[in-house]
Amino acid sequence: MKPIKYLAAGGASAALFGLALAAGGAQAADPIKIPLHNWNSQLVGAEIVGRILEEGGHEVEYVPADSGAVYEAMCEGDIDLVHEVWQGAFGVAFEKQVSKGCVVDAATHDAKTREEWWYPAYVEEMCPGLPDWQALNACAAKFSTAETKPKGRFLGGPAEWLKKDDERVAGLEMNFQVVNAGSADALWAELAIASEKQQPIVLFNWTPNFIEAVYDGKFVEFPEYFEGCREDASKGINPNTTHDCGNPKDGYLKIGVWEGFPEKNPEAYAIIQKINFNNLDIAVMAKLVDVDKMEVEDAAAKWMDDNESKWRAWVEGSSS
Ligand code: TMO
Repeated sequence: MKPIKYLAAGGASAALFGLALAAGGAQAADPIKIPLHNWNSQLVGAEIVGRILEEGGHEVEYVPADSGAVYEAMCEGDIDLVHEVWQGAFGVAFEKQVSKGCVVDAATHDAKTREEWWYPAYVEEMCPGLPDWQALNACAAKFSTAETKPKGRFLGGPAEWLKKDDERVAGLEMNFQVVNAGSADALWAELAIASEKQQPIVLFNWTPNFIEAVYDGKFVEFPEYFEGCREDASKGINPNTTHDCGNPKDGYLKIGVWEGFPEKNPEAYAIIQKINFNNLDIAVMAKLVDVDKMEVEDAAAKWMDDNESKWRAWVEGSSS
């Protein structure tokens, strides 16, 4: 899975590059590397972005990649683009590479995102005062498990989503212990079981997602997110800690590319800058797999069929 660096081209690959240019015209010699992560809208969207780039005459390659570490990989040129940069999860990691200059903030989708602690509606009767976080905290014991008692359990997502829930719990001095699920499916499986038995549960969720089409529920309201909350201890309601705030409520969803990409493949970059998913697009991509149980490729093909004029406009105007 360790890709070869483009810029480390020795004599042999430089010669191959020359041949490819001679034979194939302006095409770049190597495929555009798109990462595959561990939630379904991303997997379907990666396939869609790949197919759109192929429609524009470009070659793509899918690379399974850790979603937290991918920004460093992109900084090194090992990955060309990330099409679902969620502010709540990856904003800090992404912006760090952007300010270094090795990752480019290429586009912002219309989709507005929120990633936060969440509970199914019936939990509201168990903890008066929800969705306020202090009401949740006051009733933490109801969420305790053998593993976490006397503290309540917060079921977080996989650690690679960089949610910093431990820091949040410490920052707000909460009576909760974070247990990270191994996968998105593990989150949804626990939610299904708890809902069936009407048992207290508070877990990580996000929007746009398929969940809102299937479950009634709410995000916990933490102290409002503000710039610097995750970096500056002196700011926020607790003067001694970082992370004493919730995640952004109108978070961005961005596309980032490796800094060398626009120059290396300007035609593909022009397409990438036009790609723009809205909330419904992302929710549908998740739903086709999570609810309708389609294969990722079939879900991507269905979205492309249903949205042809939209994506054709993104490819249009870039000659190939
Ligand atoms: C990055 N995610 C959408 C799983 O929160």
